[in-house]
Amino acid sequence: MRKLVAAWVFSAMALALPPTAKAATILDFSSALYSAANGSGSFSTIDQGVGVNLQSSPFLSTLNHLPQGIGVNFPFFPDDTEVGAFETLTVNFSSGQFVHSISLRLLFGGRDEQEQGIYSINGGAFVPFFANSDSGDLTVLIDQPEVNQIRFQAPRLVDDYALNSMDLTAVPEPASMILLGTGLLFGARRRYKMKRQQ
Ligand SMILES: [Ca+2]
Ligand SMILES: [Ca+2]
Repeated sequence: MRKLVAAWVFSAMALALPPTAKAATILDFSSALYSAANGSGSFSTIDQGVGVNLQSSPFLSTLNHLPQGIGVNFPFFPDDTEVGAFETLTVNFSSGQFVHSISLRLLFGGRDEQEQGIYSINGGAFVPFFANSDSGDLTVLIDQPEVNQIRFQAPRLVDDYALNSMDLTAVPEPASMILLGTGLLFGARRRYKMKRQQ
């Protein structure tokens, strides 16, 4: 009977673990955590257990921390502080993430023009997105697992925007997965030994 209870507790624990690991995570690039990226070409941090690296290109361009999120500044092509023409903002993850959606700001869909952007996941083909309101806010649905990299560009001179946030299911670092696994095994072995000694 005690064996049965132990087995039940163990399987209940195993069942309870995945939802905890799969809680929705919002990476907010407008938050103070990312303000240190300002003025650098590359910036790395750990955000809620997710290893995030931001990069600007071309060479000599820098990341810009705006109230609305992250943009790119290229001093030799004075447009503005957002992701504009000839510029690329790259987001790298240290382990593949399940990305649900991406939120952009300052992408206006006014009367005269409709701003656009393009993104590429894991080096794949660029996909366009279009402003749909005067607010400048746009959320793009992604729903893709194993995302290691997303690149953002602006296809035309009139297009520019800031990367505001990403909604994802955080995939823990491989190292912590291994630790978690050995921890469970170690615990099970100890329980087995204790039982034998009783
Ligand atoms: Ca710019
Ligand atoms: Ca704009």
